[in-house]
Amino acid sequence: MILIGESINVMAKTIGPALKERNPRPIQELAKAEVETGVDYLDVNIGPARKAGDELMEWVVKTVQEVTDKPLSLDTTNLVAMEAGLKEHKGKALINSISPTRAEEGLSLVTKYNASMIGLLWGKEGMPRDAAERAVLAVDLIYKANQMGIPNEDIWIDPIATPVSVEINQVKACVEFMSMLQDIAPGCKSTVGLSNISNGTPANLRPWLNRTYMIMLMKYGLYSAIVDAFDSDLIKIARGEKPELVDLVHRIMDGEKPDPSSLTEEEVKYVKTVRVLTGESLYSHSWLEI
Ligand code: THG
Repeated sequence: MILIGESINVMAKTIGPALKERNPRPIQELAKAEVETGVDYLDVNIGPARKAGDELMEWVVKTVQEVTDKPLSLDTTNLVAMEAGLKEHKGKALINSISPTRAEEGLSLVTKYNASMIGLLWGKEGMPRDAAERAVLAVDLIYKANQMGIPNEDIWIDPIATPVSVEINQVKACVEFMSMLQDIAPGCKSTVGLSNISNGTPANLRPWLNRTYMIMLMKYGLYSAIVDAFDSDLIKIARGEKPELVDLVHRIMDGEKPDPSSLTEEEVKYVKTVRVLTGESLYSHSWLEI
């Protein structure tokens, strides 16, 4: 799987001020630390960047690429800033993200800079309600992109992962959509912001949700994910180093009910977490203890 490190984000405690002050040090340190974990891309999220966004994006792309050759996933709603970042970027950039509504301007940047794109399935009325609405949005966006000459291999569809503590049906719909994607659009790639799933959950418990959800999406061919690069177990799973665990989670999804006494403590935690993420058990902060 292709992994995109999530940490260079205007919302993060050290990164927000560093971006504002144009202080390269904390950003470059974090970029190097993320790259050391083995991720393939670094997400660089400067937010809406309404004020001097172009100058900021140009600066941060240059700053990060001074310390790594990894390609960047550039995230801002400010398209002027996006273009400034693409101009500065060395190699093939990933535009994060383009939605079906008012897609044209973003798509023309994909073509102009020969970039790849994350297609975010966010509709006119906001969040799609189920897998079918996600499919409609995906078809619309992919059609528009193809019309502009963008091939499916450059389109990474993001069905939007949502917090487990908010709406379990959305968590399930995202997985269901993933199982449909190759039929809808053969050759399209996929991605998901994995940490979204555990938003609002105590920090020590977040990795269980993030890892388990990744394995569930892997069952349907998840191509890439935006991840917490510092979760070393998550990286190992994505790199194929825990095949028994992946197999266990997939068997639980298929309805198998293993005898808990035959499982390790770690395996029991994954089994409990799959049951929460499939909606079989109700989420609460104490789901691992019950
Ligand atoms: N899809 C796409 N892009 C995305 C998302 C997505 N980009 C943003 C987000 N979702 C993925 N990135 C993050 C980055 C950080 C966190 C979650 C998702 C996060 N950070 C910690 C927190 O807020 O508690 C720590 C922040 C800090 O270091 O201070 O949870 O879905 N295409």
